[in-house]
Amino acid sequence: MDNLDLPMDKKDILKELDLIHANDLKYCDGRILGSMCTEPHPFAKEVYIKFLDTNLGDPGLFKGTKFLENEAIKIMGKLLNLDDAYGNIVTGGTEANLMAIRAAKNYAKIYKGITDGEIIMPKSAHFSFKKAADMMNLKIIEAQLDDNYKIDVESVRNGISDKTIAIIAIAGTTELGLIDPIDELSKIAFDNDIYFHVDAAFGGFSIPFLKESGYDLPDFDFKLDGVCSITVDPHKMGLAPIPAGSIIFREKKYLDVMAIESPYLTVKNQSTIVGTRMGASSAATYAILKYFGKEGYINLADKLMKNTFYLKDNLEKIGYNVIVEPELNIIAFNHPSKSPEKLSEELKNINGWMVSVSNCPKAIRIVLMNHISKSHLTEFLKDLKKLF
Ligand code: 0PR
Repeated sequence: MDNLDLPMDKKDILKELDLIHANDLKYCDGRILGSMCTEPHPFAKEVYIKFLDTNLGDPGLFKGTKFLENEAIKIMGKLLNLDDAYGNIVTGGTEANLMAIRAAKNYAKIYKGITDGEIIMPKSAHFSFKKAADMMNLKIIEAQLDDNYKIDVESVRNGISDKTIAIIAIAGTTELGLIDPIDELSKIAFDNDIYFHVDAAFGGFSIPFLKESGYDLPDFDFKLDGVCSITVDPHKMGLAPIPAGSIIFREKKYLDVMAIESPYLTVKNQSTIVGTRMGASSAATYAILKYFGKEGYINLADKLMKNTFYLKDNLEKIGYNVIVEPELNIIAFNHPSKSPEKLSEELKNINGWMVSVSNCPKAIRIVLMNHISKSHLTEFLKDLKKLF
């Protein structure tokens, strides 16, 4: 298997690949219960393959695909209340967050002379910000959470110093799907002239649609003056194939402060972290945005919230404790006496359920993505009843 001696026949290779691929779980089996990724829409997959060989690292060669990237960013910008958006389709939330922090760091260095910066972020922030701080030599000031697991505004205020280069808040936390008090933080950041980044990798593709269909959710986007950039991932709730994240900036100056000269390319500088990068993700994201439209995403977000509340109500009927009232399509719950690790193991053994265990608070965490149907949930609840 692991040698290159003989060229193999395509048929034999495919047979081998099928055997190996059979070890992977499939979204359609409904067993993947802790993933923010899901089965991409078939149309988005079709488009992705069409654009496989395009490289946005050298956009002058692929002007059509570069246009699609800009259009996709503008469409998502509008969705987030920004008329003229700048940014990139990147590999995912991690790369988008790295770009936001890099923009904040360079901006603070150029315009404020800060060279040993600090970032203030909640305990609930995704670990990608720790990677950013590590790579860019920044100090993390961890803001506390309040009793409802949202960032404590006072703790952010107390963390501000003359070295603060960015404040980070989350719209759809990784573990509980909660939305931080972004309007209050936006004011604080604006008044103190500090870069403010909102990580809506998960929530960015559902909050605007849920608000539009009448759910009572807070403002979180460019409508708030202090928000400088937003991460939103097409490969999570957007139904685009992996890899597809996006970083959206309020102003072009944030891309400009990251520009590195690229003398021998068709463009003279690059602001992205990677060089050679997939154009297929931009084309697939553009295609699924256009194909689904507002109506498609409203229906999707609403259906997933209904599934979330179906699961919540039935968990409580059996006797499980739901940790917080869900704001988005994530539920965290506990058995009154069994540890989440033990319950997770039992769920795997009884019927192959792959849940995840959250860290803060410790709980079983379910992300109700599009591949989990009502009948999967009914089956899951039956097993949970047996294990109670
Ligand atoms: N920001 C937030 C709020 C996130 O939840 C995540 C990922 C990221 C940024 C980073 O995004 P990328 O993973 O695209 O770089 N949250 C999940 C996590 O890391 C992603 C995930 C997806 C986990 C599928 C498991 C899984 O099977 O926990």
